[in-house]
Amino acid sequence: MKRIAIIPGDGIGLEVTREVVELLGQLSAEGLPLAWKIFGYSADSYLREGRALPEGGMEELARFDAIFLGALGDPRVPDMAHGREIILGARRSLDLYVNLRPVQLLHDRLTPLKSRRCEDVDFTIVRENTEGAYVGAGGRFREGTLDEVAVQEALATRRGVERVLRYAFRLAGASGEKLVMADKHNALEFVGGLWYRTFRELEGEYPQVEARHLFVDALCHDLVRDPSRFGVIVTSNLFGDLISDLGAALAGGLGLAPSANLNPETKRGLFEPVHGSAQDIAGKGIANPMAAFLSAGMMLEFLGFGEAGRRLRAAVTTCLEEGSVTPDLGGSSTTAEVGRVIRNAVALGAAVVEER
Ligand code: GGG
Repeated sequence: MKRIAIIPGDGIGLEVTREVVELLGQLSAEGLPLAWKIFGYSADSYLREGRALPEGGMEELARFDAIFLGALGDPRVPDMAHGREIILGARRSLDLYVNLRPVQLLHDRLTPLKSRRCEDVDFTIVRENTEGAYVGAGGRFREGTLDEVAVQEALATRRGVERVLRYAFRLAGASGEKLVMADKHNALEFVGGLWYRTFRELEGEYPQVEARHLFVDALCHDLVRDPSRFGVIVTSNLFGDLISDLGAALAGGLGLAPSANLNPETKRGLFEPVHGSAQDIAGKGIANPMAAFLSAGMMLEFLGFGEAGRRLRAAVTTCLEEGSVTPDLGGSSTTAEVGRVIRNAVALGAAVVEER
């Protein structure tokens, strides 16, 4: 039995996660050995209880085989204290140092790029997930005055950079994809320099991988000009965050962008759509649940249910082909309708597999 901790979170996180939980119920009824527990950690619980997680909360989450997160973010918590404690806290305390963000165009009509097709937009971003600009190092002085000073430092360690680069080299090697490492060492010489030197030192150990370096600004340019040139991209925490929104736009938007936070050694994983809580549409029943389903697909594969994960991805594609889509993709379907179409397609996929 594989046990999943589920944190729906805030805003549309609640709505898209509801659809995923229904799917887990369906798969479990089909015989997949899955069990799950829903945790109400959110802005509501934070405001009610004064803390994001109870005593021992992270340790409890760590005992599950996987964690699924909807989205965290609420205007009543403007500094995102609860979101940082849960998302960044899990990444750090479970040492989920790989943030895997596949960018795959599932239907030609969804890309804003002229004359590009599905086969042109299919790459994976490996974002370093525990260091960089997101470690919370810095401070402010004379806050609220004209003399305010703010410092935000980026931190990189040889160990942290090397392990994520090695992961990306292995991923590219296993999938036969080309690897690009992106940094900005011409301007950010200390952290960028560590990334660049480590990359150059490691590349000789992976002769089967065609690897090259790009400055991150050039990468953004080239990704839009010709995404078909990219297979695996590895970069730091902040750059990975930015590039993955660019990648999401190339593949149809944030409603279609999944992610996995992984530690490949300890086999821990947290899965979440890249999008946030989208308070502007929360409660309207129109959020796109596809990114959440695709993230759940990554989770199923991670848990060893590769067939179910592939069926789920195929079901999202079927749903796109049928045109059952929410307003962000130009349709008028509701979250629940899209969820139903995808679950039906997953069930049909199961029947096909059984017939084979
Ligand atoms: N699923 C990713 C997530 O929730 N990230 C936090 C985030 O970006 N929150 C901003 C927001 O919800 O507005």
